[in-house]
Amino acid sequence: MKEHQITQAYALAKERYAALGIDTDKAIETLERTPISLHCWQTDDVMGFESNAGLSGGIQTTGNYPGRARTLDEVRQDLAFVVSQLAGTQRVNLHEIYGDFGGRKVDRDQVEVAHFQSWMEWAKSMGLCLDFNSTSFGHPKSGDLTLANPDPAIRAFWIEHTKRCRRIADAMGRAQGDPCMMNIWVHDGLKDLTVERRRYRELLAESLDEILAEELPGMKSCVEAKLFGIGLESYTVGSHDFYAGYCATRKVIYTLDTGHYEPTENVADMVSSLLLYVPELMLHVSRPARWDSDHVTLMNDQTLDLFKEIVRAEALHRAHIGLDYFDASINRIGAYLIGTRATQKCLLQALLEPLHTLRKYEAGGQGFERLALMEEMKALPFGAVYDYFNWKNGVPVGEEFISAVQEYEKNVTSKRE
Ligand code: RNT
Ligand code: ZN
Repeated sequence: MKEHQITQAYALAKERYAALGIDTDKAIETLERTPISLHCWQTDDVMGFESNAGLSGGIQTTGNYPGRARTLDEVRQDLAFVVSQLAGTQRVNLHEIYGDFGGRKVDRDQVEVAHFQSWMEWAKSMGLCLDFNSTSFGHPKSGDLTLANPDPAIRAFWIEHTKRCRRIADAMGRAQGDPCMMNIWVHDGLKDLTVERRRYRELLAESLDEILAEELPGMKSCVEAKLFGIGLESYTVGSHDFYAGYCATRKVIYTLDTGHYEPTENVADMVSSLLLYVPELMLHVSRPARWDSDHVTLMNDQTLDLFKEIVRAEALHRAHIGLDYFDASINRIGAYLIGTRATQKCLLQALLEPLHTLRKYEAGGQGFERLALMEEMKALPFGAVYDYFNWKNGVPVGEEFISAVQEYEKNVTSKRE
């Protein structure tokens, strides 16, 4: 796009929004400084560098588009390219299985800060902060139950793993001078009926209490609820109710993954309820297609509503935004850019909402006026604001990123294998 097209369109959009009392420059500023954490696992279909055990735990990638990252260097190279194409602030979200194990077998109960030293150095050189995840899946001891396993030896193994991960996250947070968000998602559940629902949940709560007991000021712990996993359809230990209660009573951060609820459930509606009782939210912005399929995030009604609710709840400072999807059927680098840009577009539209006027209408019982303004906002030129945000930050504007990804594919990812 030509410079004058971008700047002229922005000038007009700015005036249009200003007429509604909205400051587009301010919205851009907020968008620029709100971090979006990029999940490293879209680079390589959640394989990691620990073993060839493959995915388990009820999550799945489908597709075999060429160019998957095969080494740590390739993961970093891909993430660096993605970041170079994006305006605003990004973080990088690692799973434990992406440690720098130097080709050695390091079991999950042996992992140490040293295995993430090179990641910390890389992140520092890139000016990025890291987030972290313990990894319960893809291991001989994963089975159906980890932190909720009635076998004390297996449970102890995963408790040790998760404790170690918290210390790694703490080291990352201290190194970067900004808390590392560590997410705990365990796949624990059962394929078929159980008469021990209560028992596993008691065990999970006990394990988590033990894990979270250690004070680690460099990191923040988050726990992720889920509806079900593939092969674990009948029962999920860490359900929404379990974690809503857990987080409310323990004052722990709740991870809201948009793929983890009944398909007709309104995830956006959960934001204000949860935030009354839990300290903060971690978001895994995803796109479920019929199930928790982890399709690439899009600017759809679900994502838009989620960000509008966060802004309406004045909770942007209490919501940590992260992406979580893994599509192996299309260009993986392109998948990052589509999903991050979609998330930015949703946040931007939420920031451009004429909340003051809408609230005034609502208070005055003016239902027609509220609905009419909400509807009209959909046709306002937010795209011109988004283009300007990208142009101002020297990254591709509009569809320009398609050719940037094609170029990277030609020079880098197509040469793999
Ligand atoms: C699984 C959870 C979890 C994972 C990652 C890989 O359903 O969403 O967050 O996607 O930990
Ligand atoms: Zn998730």
